[in-house]
Amino acid sequence: MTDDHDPPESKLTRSKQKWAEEGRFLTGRTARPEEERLPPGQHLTRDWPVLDLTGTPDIAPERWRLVVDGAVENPVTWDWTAFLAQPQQRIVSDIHCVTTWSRYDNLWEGLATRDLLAIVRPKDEAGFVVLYGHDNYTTNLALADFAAPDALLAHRWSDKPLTAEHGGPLRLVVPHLYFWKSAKWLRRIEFRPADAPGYWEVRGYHNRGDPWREQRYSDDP
Ligand SMILES: Nc1nc2c(c(=O)[nH]1)N[C@H]1C(S)=C(S)[C@@H](COP(=O)(O)O)O[C@H]1N2
Ligand SMILES: [Mo]
Repeated sequence: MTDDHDPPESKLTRSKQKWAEEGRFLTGRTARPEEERLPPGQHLTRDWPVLDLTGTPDIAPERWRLVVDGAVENPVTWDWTAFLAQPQQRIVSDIHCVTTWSRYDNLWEGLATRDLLAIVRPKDEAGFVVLYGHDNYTTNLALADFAAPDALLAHRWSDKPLTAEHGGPLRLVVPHLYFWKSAKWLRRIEFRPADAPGYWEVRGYHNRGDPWREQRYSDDP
């Protein structure tokens, strides 16, 4: 609360503060205090486990496409060359998997979801996003979570092409939610007026998956 004697906080000051906080994400520093960096019930690992349903799908580079469609003003279909021609960012973030491992300081490179949103321009009614993998995995996000300043479509990790087992050529990375929301082998991003729970979300996982609130399973708060 603002004390009566304090000068009123201007709208500009508040915006600048918000930009500053977001800037910390973009330079790869966590905006959380260090003691809150590891969410409850998680332990740190230095290696990077591989987790998926059916193993790595075979994706011929010349046939690879990314379709971005649904409730957007400007739907796009990109082949690999067209995707690489989009603006690229490098973002450092932590991974938190619902199976309790976390991995700090992953350097990702790719198209920030905010830059994608500026290109496809979601319609007013588009409140939700569904991600589709080449293995037919799906997962759902609220548009606000998809639009997080440190979320990106990543094709490089640690200055190398993202390996196929970890979702290469292209995966989503949404660092502030459990890692099952970060779809590997992306082939389609659909914007929707209504939510549509994905593979794990209809099998007992939480619809949002915030690690700091331990939203692991559907009956968690
Ligand atoms: N396409 C696809 N994406 C997926 C999955 C999957 O089975 N298929 N598994 C999810 C789960 S449960 C996790 S924990 C992470 C694991 O990513 P990693 O193998 O790179 O650690 O990918 C997520 N994205
Ligand atoms: Mo997972």
